[in-house]
Amino acid sequence: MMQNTGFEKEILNGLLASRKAISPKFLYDEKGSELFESIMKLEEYYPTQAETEILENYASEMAEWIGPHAVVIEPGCGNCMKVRHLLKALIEPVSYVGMDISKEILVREASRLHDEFPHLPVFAVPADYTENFSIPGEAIRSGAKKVVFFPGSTIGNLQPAEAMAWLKKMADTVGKRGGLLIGVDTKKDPLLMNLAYDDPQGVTAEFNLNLLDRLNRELQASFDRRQFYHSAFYDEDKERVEMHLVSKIPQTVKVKDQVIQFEKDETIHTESSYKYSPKEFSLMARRAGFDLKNLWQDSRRLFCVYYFERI
Ligand code: AVJ
Repeated sequence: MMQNTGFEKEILNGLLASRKAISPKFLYDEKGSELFESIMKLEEYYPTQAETEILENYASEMAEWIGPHAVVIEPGCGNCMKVRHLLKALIEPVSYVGMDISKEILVREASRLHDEFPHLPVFAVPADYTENFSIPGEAIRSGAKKVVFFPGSTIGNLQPAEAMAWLKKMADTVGKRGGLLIGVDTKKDPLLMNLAYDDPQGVTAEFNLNLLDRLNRELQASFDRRQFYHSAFYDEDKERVEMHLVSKIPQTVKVKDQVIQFEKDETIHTESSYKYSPKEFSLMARRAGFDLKNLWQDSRRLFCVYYFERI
């Protein structure tokens, strides 16, 4: 579980603000992480299919760019599914360091990964990818190249300025000639994006609404999830998909001892998912100190995987 005081503070600050918002990182409790795994299996959720296609087709090219003896660091690894393609292709990787905010899942998945790659030292670091983390000393070998693997367009959750700061931090983490292999969703037909974030089966709605259950459980809140609905749409001006929980009626909800008021149609903004064209993203990474080595796209050109090296 989350360190409770920080969690409580952040949630209450977000709910007491004039425009209510909760960080998307709080969507990933154990249930939320499972629901996100279901989202990744949806027909409508094109990012996973497209990125998987790219990794399946080009992992060996990526491995060539990276070279032998890499320390692979994956912030926000979740079920560590995608890195398997890379680990199979890499030449004598030194170690794998997986990090995730959901500790239960991390520990389970890291040990599964170790079973599949018995010669690979696997390290599990429970951490939020937006916070400072340290790489265990045993995972590093002198002269080994550090490569951060950040698939899934997770970076899209950050505001552009935060994404920039995060990239700079990664440049420091990997050091000179270190690498960054990163998957980023591109801009496309809004209809396709709207469908991906508001699927007809309602899995994404469940993922979003699960946040209310979590607040009820962990912060003794009194949300009635039937009085809220899931909304997700691409905002052309802000160049991001937004996800909200919308209040169906005027209502008050208690969170800890705070009373939170909702007007009808008032929302809690629970996630932003920024989309970048290859040009925009390469430029941003360059400003953070990364030089583009190569990029790969899927056959439908919905998604992009980039390999950068620190200048
Ligand atoms: C995990 C942040 C990349 O923004 O596409 C999926 C999360 N939210 N469906 C995304 C998400 C709703 C996902 N990321």
